Amino acid sequence: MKFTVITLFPELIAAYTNAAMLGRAQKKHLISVATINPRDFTQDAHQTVDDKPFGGGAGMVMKIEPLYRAIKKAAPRKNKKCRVILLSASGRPFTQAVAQEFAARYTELVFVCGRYEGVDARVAEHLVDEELSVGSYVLTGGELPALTVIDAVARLIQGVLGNAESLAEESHNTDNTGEYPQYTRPEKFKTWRVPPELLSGNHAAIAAWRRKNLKKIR
Ligand code: 21W
Repeated sequence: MKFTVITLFPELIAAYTNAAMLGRAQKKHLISVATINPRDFTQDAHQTVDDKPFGGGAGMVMKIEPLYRAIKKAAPRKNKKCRVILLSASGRPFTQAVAQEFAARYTELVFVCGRYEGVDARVAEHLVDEELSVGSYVLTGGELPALTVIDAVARLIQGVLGNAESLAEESHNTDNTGEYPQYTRPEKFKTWRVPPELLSGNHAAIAAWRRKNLKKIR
């Protein structure tokens, strides 16, 4: 899977994706993460990427031209296997089902990240396939949402998870949306003990305890 992130702050994307699981997945060529800075696609001396909103109001709006050129660079023509996504607080809610759909259907995801008060609305209307939100709260830009989507999709790709059992275990608990409490050594910390069922070595008892204590992800 190739991820391309169009952002004014490429260092935010690199800091996360070059470390840990995603860093290892890139070294193994299971995924790639590229960034494109719309500032590099300006044509004026001041490298202007934003301007005042028509009609007035607070803050600045990201201009369409640098984003148009950046998106054309990332996704030059229509391609069934490539999805162009605008991260937007008013977009479709991102869920595990959306992550699964992306991992199954596409070989390339292009993310457009807004900053300032937003992005010229013609970008959403004409230049992207869809708008996605990661939740009902207000952030300062689309970079953390893009990283959230990349993280959730990348770990569904064969070979990315360190432990091959992790994905299988998650999917046989029906819909990828539950988890049970987990413990590791020591068995006793201060007065706090690990549930004895988990120490019993009785696999049926362990499975029963885990079923009873399943916490659904809301
Ligand atoms: C959020 C910028 C809200 C601007 C009209 C006039 C991407 C995000 C974002 C951001 C506004 C996501 C306005 C959950 C998020 C994102 C930055 C509102 C005010 N509109 N998912 N004035 N939450 N956030 N603009 O914030 O870009 S996905």
